[in-house]
Amino acid sequence: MIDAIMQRLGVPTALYRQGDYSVTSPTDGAEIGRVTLQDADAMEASIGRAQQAFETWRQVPAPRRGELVRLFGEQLRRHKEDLGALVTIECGKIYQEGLGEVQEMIDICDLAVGQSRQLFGLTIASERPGHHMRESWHPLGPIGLITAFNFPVAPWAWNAALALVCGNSLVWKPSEKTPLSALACQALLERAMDEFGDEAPKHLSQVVIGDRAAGERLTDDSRVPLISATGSTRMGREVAPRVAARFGRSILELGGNNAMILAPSADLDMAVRAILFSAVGTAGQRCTTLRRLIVHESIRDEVMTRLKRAYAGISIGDPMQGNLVGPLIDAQAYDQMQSALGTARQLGAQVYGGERQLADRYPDGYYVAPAIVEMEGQSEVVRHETFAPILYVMSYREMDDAVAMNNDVPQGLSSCVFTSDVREAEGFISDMGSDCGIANVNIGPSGAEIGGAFGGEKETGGGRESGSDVWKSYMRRQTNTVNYSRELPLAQGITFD
Ligand code: UN1
Repeated sequence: MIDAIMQRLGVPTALYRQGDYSVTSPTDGAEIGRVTLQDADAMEASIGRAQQAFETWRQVPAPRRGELVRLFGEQLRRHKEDLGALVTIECGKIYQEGLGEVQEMIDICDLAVGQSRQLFGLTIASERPGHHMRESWHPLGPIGLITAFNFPVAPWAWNAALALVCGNSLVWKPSEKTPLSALACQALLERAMDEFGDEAPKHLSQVVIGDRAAGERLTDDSRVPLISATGSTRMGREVAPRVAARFGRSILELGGNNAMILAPSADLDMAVRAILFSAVGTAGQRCTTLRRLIVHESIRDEVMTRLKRAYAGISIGDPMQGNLVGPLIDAQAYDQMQSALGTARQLGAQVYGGERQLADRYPDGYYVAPAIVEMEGQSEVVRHETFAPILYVMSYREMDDAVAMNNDVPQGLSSCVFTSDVREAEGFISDMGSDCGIANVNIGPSGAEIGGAFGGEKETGGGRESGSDVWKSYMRRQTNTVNYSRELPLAQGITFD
């Protein structure tokens, strides 16, 4: 199956069959490929090629650059099912979500194509006669992209589509857990480049499946003005200071610890559906996964009853076979989940679910029953992001306290309130409300559209990707002052004769 998919996606067999690093599927632990891990020297060479490609690509007019991204979007449309299936096989998310991830790529390509004709600057009034000021946006350089296993293709595309129309080249270091999906994206982009013609330099986009040293070389190289990294807060803590030490820029999209406040006036049917999707979708392995439910004490019992019923109906199993929850990525993820549940129990929490499933059938696949954990307050275990389907349920009496709980974690990615009270809704998204990069009303915290800026505050890293004016992050801002007079007046009225 993998070979047929990879063939249709245009990945040469040598790239994913002949290496020495084994790639396995979390579905059953079986080997699906063997790739070659590149070292720091290989990364060095890739950055050199990316630098050369940048010199050429930045001269191509932006709307033409958009045409390449349009062709790439067409490739993605054509191969949506194959790429979606590959994502499912390689990272274990269910096929519906694999397709959704590819759709996010298509959507960002559409956005980037439009953006390619809108890399607008400003004209600014000058204080001096016969002068005008302008703000221009110029291509930045080779962009380094680091991505995580849980979204092996979409975050790359959010960055790549915009970075390409902005005139940059790309060096991508994907997670070692999901290299085949990266190779497939690269192959589709190369097809689009072939259709596009000679204007696109050969090494405009490169994938480097690398070891740790290769990643470090990428973050340390001053030829790479921007590193955009998605992953854990731990990873961000290593990347950010290295990039800052050479005055590079970074876009960091790190951990989340996303809450829902559930108010007494909420539509509970809607809320329960939203909880289910956002807490157990992708087996709790989204950075936007719902991890904390802060429910009004007056409806806590009813909500718990409904949640337990909904959780009892979840089908767990092969992510290609119409189940709602697939496997965790690996044994380590399973151990971390069990350890968090153990800590919660020690703290007196009531734990429902969380047990390993299907172990007889898949001894090397780590399926779990999603867990609901009733907690009294936000202990350390709640404040920590465990990348697994654990939903902590806590209650509140006053909305102000609920908002304070929402904010009282180190992470600041996503958040939401379910309420029919307009004061509560508006208050939650006001200056005094949620401190997260994403704050929603009557929608769960996950499943963001690409049109908005995506990312969060505090330990989430502060970066933004995708829509809104995020394209500016991939360009260099330049302020121009032009004197079209015959005088040379100085600013601030200074005389200097
Ligand atoms: C991630 O988990 O790293 O909002 C990204 C969402 C998706 C992206 C998640 N659009 O859940």
